[in-house]
Amino acid sequence: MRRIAAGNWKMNGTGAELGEIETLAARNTDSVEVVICPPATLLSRAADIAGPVLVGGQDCHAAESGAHTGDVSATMLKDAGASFVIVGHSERRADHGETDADIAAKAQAGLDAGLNVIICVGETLDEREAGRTLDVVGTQLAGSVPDSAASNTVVIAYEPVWAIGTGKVPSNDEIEEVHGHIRQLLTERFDTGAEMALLYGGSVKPSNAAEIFAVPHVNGALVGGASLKASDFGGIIDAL
Ligand code: G2H
Repeated sequence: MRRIAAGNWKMNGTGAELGEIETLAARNTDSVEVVICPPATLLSRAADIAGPVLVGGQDCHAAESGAHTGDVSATMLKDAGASFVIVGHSERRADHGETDADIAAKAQAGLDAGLNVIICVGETLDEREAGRTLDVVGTQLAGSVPDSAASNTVVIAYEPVWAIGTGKVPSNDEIEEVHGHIRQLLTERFDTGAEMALLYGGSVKPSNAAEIFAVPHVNGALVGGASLKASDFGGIIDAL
């Protein structure tokens, strides 16, 4: 089973922060895949200094090229040195109105470009309180994971929207329930679904990472705020 610690820098970081990646690059990453997804502006420079750390984009357009001002294609990410791309993060779904179909197309573009694709799913607080978590996550999974997905190229990240950047983390039982459901759906649909890596995301920190990684079907983390400093992210990598 793959084990992955992926850092999502979101819209944070300029050249001054590249030193954090240099620090991570000095680590031994033999037993886990360590990925940093900086802003697109830093991707190429990050890839040059990342050593064994992999770099990724935070989004890509579904098309390979064309008249899409401000967008970046998966092919461009690959060309800049990326080996991963995140698609369907809840901030993209909310800020840019991305649908499951949009996300499936972006994921397919990432796969076509030869990237590993991290596809994010997760419920809002309203959806959880209405008892709809498993339905919502199941629908997102069905719609945003392309049929061509396989365990060596696609990673699923479960990120409850209410846990993102809030310091609130679901209980281990809540994480296990959703990850178990995702595992079941993936196993039913894909030949390699039982081996597809499942990441938990949402307020993961060095202090709670070991507990989260002990939950069944949690194969790593997608980390936002705590990936910005190599010291914090290193603590999470060590817990994995
Ligand atoms: C969830 C996560 C990274 P944070 O968005 O994808 O962010 O760890 O800051 O909650």
